[in-house]
Amino acid sequence: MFKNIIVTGGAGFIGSNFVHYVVKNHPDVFVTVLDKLTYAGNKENLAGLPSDRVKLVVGDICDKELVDELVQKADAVVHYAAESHNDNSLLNPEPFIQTNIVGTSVLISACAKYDVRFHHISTDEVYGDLPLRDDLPGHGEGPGEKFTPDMRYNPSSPYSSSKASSDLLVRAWVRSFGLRATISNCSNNYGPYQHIEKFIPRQITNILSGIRPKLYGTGKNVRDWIHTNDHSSAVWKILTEGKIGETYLIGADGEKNNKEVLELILKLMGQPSDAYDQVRDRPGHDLRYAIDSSKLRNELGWEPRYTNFEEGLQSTIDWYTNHRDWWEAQKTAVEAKYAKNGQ
Ligand code: NAD
Ligand code: TDX
Repeated sequence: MFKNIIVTGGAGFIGSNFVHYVVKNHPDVFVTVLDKLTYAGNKENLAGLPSDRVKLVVGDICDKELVDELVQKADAVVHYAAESHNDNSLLNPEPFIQTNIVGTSVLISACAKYDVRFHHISTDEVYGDLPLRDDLPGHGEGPGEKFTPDMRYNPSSPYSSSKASSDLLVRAWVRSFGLRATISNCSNNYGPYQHIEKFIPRQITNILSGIRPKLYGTGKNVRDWIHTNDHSSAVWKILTEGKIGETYLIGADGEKNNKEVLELILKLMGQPSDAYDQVRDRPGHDLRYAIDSSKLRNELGWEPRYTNFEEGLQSTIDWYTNHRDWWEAQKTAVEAKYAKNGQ
């Protein structure tokens, strides 16, 4: 169906996992990765992939000429490129506005011009946050107690509001310019190649480096974890079978609070359950995310496969243990930045 796809942000965490997924499962597809290789991008994430299947173009999604040249030769664009870390957005929102909003507008304008299929990768954070289950009459299972596609957007941080803005641009381009686009909003991903600034890899690499893990506040905040391989299969499903103009939520029923996740990491790595520090909480810290993915499951027949969190976490710990050369050089600088911020 699609022979030539562009994956923006394909040298980052989720984008590179998607490129590996496509190379493995869809032998007729050639992938052009468009990635600026910011601090979060790493060409090593694509190492070993055959050059007759994948080409890396180092460039900016805000570069109109480059985007125009690449898009006219493609049949689809899957758009992962973004500034993706909430804590960074609180320190400096500017790159978030530029890449997430302006960059998306450049891509969709080119896709509309050449009638190229567009899939926009977004986040559940556009919906804001939910109360903790214990504070809800249906304990999180009642109507409106999880995110659904038609819920009101209510983002909290510069990151999530820039993603919400980009979603709205895509919707407007579908309606006004006939852009053939779909949107997906996924919950928190984990797995290999995730930057060590993020919660799970930060704690694993802290333990591997002899540093005590750092929990924000009391750790009661809940995230809905999904293995990145399940995100990839869902995106492929939506790209090839999704209905134009529709939004699909991707999630695997993986709600856990941060304290539970950290205690499981400590257990799997042979540490005492209280061997961590509680540090300054994130300002505006979203309380709970939870995805109702029934539209994707019922309409497109998608199911997650990596649903055993403990197993997925163990293989992620093994990956970071066996790939010290991938992260070790950055560790001191990442921790120094957090320390400066009291975290
Ligand atoms: P990441 O930060 O690991 O990777 C982002 C990639 O985009 C990097 O390779 C970076 O070099 C590239 N990039 C940044 N600015 C660019 C620009 N101007 N031009 C070209 N490339 C640029 O991010 P991630 O965690 O893999 O997230 C990927 C996407 O998935 C984002 O759109 C994010 O909003 C979304 N998302 C992430 C999660 C999660 O749990 N991490 C959950 C839901 C949705
Ligand atoms: O050291 C830490 N200690 C800690 O307690 C860090 C880095 C985080 N946390 C907490 C904050 C969050 O409640 O862990 C939770 C997860 O934090 P992050 O990994 O920063 O993810 P989050 O802010 O939830 O956002 C992620 O999921 C949605 C991605 O970074 C986003 O790109 C995605 O849209």
